[in-house]
Amino acid sequence: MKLKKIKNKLLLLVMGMVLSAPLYANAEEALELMIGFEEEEMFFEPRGETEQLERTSEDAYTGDYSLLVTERSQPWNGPAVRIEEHVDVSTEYSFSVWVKLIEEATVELQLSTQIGDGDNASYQTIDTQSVSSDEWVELAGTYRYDAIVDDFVSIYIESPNSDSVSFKIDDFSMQSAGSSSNISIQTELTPLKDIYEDYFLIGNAVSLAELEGQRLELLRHHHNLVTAENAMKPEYAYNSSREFDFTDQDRLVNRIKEEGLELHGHVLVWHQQSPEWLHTEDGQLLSREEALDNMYTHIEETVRHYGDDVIAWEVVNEAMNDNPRDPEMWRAMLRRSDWFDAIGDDYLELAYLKTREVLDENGWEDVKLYYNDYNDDNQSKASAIYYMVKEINENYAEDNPGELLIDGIGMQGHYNSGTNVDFVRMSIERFRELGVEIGVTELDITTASTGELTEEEEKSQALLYAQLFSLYKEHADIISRVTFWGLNDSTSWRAERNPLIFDRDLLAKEAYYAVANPEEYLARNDGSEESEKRVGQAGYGTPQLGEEIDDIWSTAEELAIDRYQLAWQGANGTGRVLWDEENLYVMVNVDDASIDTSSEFPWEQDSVEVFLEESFEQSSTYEEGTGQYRVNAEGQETFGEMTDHTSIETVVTETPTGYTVQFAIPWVNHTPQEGGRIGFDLQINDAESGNRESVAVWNDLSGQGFQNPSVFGELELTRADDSSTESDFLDSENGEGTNSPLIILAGLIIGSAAAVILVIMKRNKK
Ligand code: 9MR
Repeated sequence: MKLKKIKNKLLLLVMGMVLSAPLYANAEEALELMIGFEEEEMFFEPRGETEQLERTSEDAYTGDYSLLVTERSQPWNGPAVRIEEHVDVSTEYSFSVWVKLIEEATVELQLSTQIGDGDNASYQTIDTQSVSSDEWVELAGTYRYDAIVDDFVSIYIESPNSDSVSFKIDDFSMQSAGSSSNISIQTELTPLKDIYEDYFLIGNAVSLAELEGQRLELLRHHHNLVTAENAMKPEYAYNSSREFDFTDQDRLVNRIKEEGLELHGHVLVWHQQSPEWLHTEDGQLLSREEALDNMYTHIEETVRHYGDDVIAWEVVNEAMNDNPRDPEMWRAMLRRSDWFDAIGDDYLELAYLKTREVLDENGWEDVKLYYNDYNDDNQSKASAIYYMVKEINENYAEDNPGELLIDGIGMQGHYNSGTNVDFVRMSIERFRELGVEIGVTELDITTASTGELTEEEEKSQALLYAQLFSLYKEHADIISRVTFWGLNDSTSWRAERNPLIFDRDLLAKEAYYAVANPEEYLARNDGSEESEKRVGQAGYGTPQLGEEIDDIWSTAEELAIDRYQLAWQGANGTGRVLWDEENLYVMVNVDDASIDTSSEFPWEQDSVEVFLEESFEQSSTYEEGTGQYRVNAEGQETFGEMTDHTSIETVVTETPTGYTVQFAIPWVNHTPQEGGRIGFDLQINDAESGNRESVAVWNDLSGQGFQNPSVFGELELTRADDSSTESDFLDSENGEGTNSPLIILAGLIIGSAAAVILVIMKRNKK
């Protein structure tokens, strides 16, 4: 990545410029940076090797020019601007940039910030929005830099779910809150590491940014263990000449040691964040011998390098498929990664044997070897892992009686508020039978919706944290550590879903108190709150199903399919629903960069599912008129086992970024009426290499919809003339979106004031 520093004097820099109300609520907010692309100098530079940046006069959000971004080849490619010269530590900044796609598609674009350079960099998300070629969309959000590392801070725009989409950006701005925020770490809180001293270690995921200033203060107060969130992954162990280079890692490890924290090693062998050339050359897999040789060299050098600075190594990470159908046949259930394909199904066992050998040779017997994976609450996956560890350890014990090769199982713990703690318990109990220890290695709990955390969401998140910690305490004899995956919400890999126990200001959330005293928290909150059921609307009308998307769909409310049942968030899309006297019509737009329908099981293929309960009885069993209708990305229809009525019409069309599915589902047992209600849900299954990796739904997080209609969301049937246009569709439950004329007027005034100011700024630059 080659980014040159912006020269201050070249920028249109309105340092300290005070903008007057009503544009900003806080009169002290000052514009630091504004880049509108009217001048030749673009200031933004490409992050990757391939993408092209070019000013264009074809389109602009304001003024005459915007910046065109084409030829991207990786999701993280995109335009970046260096801003460290404008950043004061502990000051909050708000960022805004307007974006629009070039091609007809809908894709998520993301505004992110990078702090630090090289292997110790950390990457944080500021905002993510669905963007199309129809209109300019604003990516906006705030970020407070608690630490600057390596004198490097940049802001960039990427597309997390697409490698190649081309887009335009305009009117980037950065403004500070004027005065530094007076945040102090709540050192009066009882340190979690003390509360759990007799139970297990308390860990967190770190980069160098957590080892400075207030972040360090919070880290040290509650934790006694850390995992490098990224720096110790195979990708970062080499320089560009394929030689080992641990310079950046050594700086990190030295700081960790100076602070007296223990270090958990993450990770030696993984299908991600690893150099391709370890197992593949020119697109061809290496031979078993060559790949094994590379794997052994990587393990030997890395394990020797860190020695007993680590207390454990995750030797292999995420080797098991999700939801494996035949857990006992664990070898056949392994993920078809390049490591697997190049070496064979014994690559794991060989990796553990090699690591153990290097440790034994050097007298580092205390370093524990872990197997680490996610969706650990899924009983099929837990069971396949169980059989795998059992067999590998039994083999080892034949020559080494009484000894373990795999000492521990890492349950990552990327959960969500729909996670059922009973399944976590069942997995722990299963692993206990193996005589291994358990590490909770990457704990976080995402909320169902993105953006600001509601009180209800904060409570249900805290409740699950309490249930988990109460469970962990029960099993503390075998649980060695509990590591949170990130210090606070703004720096989490899932920042938009506020998954951690400290908030954006590093202050304790309800979840902290739930973790600190789970029994008391559970006694106060009986756990009876139901997860929030979504309510939406179906518009009235009869769409033509076909290649052309009928205009009438745009009169129906857009339903976001953005709740995730599993740890990964690959699939995404939106749905719209219409009804008439004959049918319920559903259209789902899916963003999916690579279509995979190779599994023999339809739900493990890229596909869309509609769940419908015509009568809205919220029954717990399937009756006549209740159905689960599935269509894969190639148009093949399948149905849930309990669905009787299977005569539906469907059309699937390809789009530049995925596919669209249209359904007409006849009413079976029901006369629909305006104002009527139905039970309803939408699901997108996203497959990768023959396995489902991600499940996105409109409403239900429990995954029980296939047998229990009571978990469906709710749709109201409206008439066309009272269903409004897209922009003011509402959440009918709380009446949001009912724009009063006054609010609209105020919005227009503020909007035009902002536009006028931006145009003036652009003119100033000429
Ligand atoms: O949190 C990590 C994030 O910063 C990286 O971009 C991402 C790349 O895959 O990896 C994240 O950490 C992952 C961990 O290494 C393995 N388990 C899943 C974690 C979340 O993706």
